[in-house]
Amino acid sequence: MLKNFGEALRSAFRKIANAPFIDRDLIKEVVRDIQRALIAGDVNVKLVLEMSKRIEKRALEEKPLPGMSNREHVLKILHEELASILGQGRELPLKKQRIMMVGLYGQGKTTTCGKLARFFQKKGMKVALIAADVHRPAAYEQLKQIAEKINVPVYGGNDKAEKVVKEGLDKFAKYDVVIIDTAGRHALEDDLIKEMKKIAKIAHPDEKILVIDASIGQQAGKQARAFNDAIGITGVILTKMDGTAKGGGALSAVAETGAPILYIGTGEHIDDLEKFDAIRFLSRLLGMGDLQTLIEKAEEAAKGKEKKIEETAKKMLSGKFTLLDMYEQMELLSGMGPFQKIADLLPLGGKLKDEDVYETQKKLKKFRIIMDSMTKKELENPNIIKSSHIKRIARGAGVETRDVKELLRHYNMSKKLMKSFSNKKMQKKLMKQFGLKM
Ligand SMILES: Nc1nc2c(ncn2[C@@H]2O[C@H](COP(=O)(O)OP(=O)(O)OP(=O)(O)O)[C@@H](O)[C@H]2O)c(=O)[nH]1
Ligand SMILES: [Mg+2]
Repeated sequence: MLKNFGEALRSAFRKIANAPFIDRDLIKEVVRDIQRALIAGDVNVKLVLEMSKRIEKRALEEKPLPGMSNREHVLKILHEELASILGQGRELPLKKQRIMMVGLYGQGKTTTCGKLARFFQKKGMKVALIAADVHRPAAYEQLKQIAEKINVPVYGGNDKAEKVVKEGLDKFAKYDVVIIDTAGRHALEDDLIKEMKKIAKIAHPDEKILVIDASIGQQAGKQARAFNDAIGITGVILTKMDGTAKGGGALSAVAETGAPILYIGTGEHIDDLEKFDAIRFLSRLLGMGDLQTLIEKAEEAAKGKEKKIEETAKKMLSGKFTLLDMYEQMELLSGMGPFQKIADLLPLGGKLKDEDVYETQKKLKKFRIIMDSMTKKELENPNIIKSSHIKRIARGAGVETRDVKELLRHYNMSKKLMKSFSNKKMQKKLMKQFGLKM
């Protein structure tokens, strides 16, 4: 699934990179692709629809920054919108603070308590833990074992959770960072909410961190909202990102609560905690090494293509028009849908239909073979081709002389067409279609 999600998003990016023109149809198509990918990746449907609306609106209405191509502009918007759902992330400040960990059963709260304790310890801070999960008998023991490994004190007991927390906070009053582990439940039940509220009231935590297993997917949004409504979440830690988890749920969780993702858990070991980085996270979600690289590549590829189109367009307009130019023009016309725009402008007024494109491509193949048996001089100036040449060329290409004649006829027609573009008004219109400046 992760792979498909990534593949789907990647193919959307690729479409933009490869398209000769960025137009309304392409943008709509790409937005649809991304919608599908995100929904398949467990991102909340409402969120996806809102975002795709925004992408479409921005891509169609916003003007690219100076020096930026339309293509770069759209890629940038896509990227920004995807990353904006995730937010910038946030690291916990290195100050004296109380941290309360919440989350459902088995999401990784206790493990993450240890990881955070280790994190602050490495920064030279004095850390202590409070085991406020008084429901599961082994919970205190589990936290103790983790804490022992890193030499951090733990306070726990069999009393009511809020009592344990109060005592623990008194005991650790001089510590820089006190982390409170709380109990989980299968679902967000009333007694859990009540207990959480009581603990929060006593502890006045600076941070209330929701721990979510990355593999729960779509439910992440619902869970996050419920916890947020109950006690107000200041941040999310996404665990088990080392597994096959899609992580798409994170997008929903963040969007539902507005709380940033702080860290991600990438293993069972105490050091397996990473700073959250939206770009890297997206890359992981996309199943590729580095989204940034892809965007850069797309931009490079696009520049190459745009340059080619620009060159061809300029040649077409300059009046110098060789057989090779004609071939290139046909190639562009047949291979690229949005080149329709040129077809629309042609005096013949013809729109290229699918069957036309097919016919053109068939013709192109033949023309290529014929052109391969022409000399450079003949290609540059087909007017010098006499009937004796035609026979030679046909023989060389293994075609009939009428095929060669057809090519020449086609050339002369195109050339005439090109001449009609010497009209300034027409040129302006065409240049505009190419996105070129005069
Ligand atoms: N692979 C992997 N496993 C993790 C990660 N975080 C936690 N786990 C494992 O997930 C399981 C549950 O973790 P706990 O920390 O006990 O979860 P909890 O939320 O405290 O669970 P309860 O207290 O029962 O509600 C344990 O086996 C952990 O080792 C992670 O980032 N990666
Ligand atoms: Mg636990």
